[in-house]
Amino acid sequence: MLNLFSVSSIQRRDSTSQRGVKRAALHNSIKRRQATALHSAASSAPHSTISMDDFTLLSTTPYVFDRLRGDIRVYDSLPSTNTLLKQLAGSGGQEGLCVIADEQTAGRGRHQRQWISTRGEGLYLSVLLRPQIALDRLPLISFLGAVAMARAVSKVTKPVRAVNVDIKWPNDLLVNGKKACGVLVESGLVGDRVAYVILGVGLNLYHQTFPNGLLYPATSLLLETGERLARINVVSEFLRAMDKSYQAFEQNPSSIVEEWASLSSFVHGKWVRISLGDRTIEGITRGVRADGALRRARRDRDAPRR
Ligand code: BT5
Repeated sequence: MLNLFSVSSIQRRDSTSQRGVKRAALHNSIKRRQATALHSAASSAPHSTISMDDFTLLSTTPYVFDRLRGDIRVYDSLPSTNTLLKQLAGSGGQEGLCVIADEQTAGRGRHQRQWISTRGEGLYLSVLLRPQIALDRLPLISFLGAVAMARAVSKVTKPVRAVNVDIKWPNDLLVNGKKACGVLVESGLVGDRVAYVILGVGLNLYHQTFPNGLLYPATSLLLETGERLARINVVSEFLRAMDKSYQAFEQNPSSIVEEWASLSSFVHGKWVRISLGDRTIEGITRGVRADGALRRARRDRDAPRR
């Protein structure tokens, strides 16, 4: 396998003009720093924090793994990385193309909810996939995102502080019981064929506070570890984990469900209340089906009353 982050081009974009910025100056400064950073990103040794502007470095880094490869396009500010990547997918973007923004002005969660995407504090990333799968397998892609991010967060936090990483069904990543990451999957169909899938992840890295009234208590990796973990390392580990799980997924889509279940404490014996648009279901979890649906015992049968 080729390790990622061989530097070959500069892809930093201005969100309004779409022009590369100060390429020569950037290139020189990157050249000075790249040796250290690439070592840090590609090393299998424990990741440490790096103080340099790793966001700038990200913009210089096409990546190559066994299955997934592509450009990483980095923007200072976008309405939403998913929205831009959807446009790029529609105009022939290659599988693996990755869009990252330092801030999102209209970051989205599921069901048109807002995703808090403050400048410089999180990882807001979308990756383009073109899986050859049946339509009914599409929901499993969000499992892919949650699994890859769970693996990445475990890897980067491990050398710094022991934290509990868990996945709440279907795709919230919890760190020490609070939400640190969400996954938003959107797709484009041609007839009944999946033409593209946009897998968007938002991870709270350096947030110190969150507004009241969120659906679930929120946290960041800084709050849980006390460290400003480098974004470039998280991206590197996320894409590495994606590559591995995506290969397994292509051979056997339900393999991702098993992987997901091995990382989630919500699969067995957890009280859940799930909103399905116009109705809410609740009960105690009793495993997960191959299509990703939760098995549960209904409240009126054997779940405790609240
Ligand atoms: C999600 O939705 O959790 C999916 C979030 C996906 C965000 C990424 S960022 C890159 C890509 N581009 C986008 O525009 N989106 C994706 P959902 O399960 O619906 O959760 C949304 C709810 O989480 C909100 O209604 C809030 O209550 C809460 N929330 C919002 N921002 C949060 C944050 N930064 N951390 C924790 N909770 C948050």
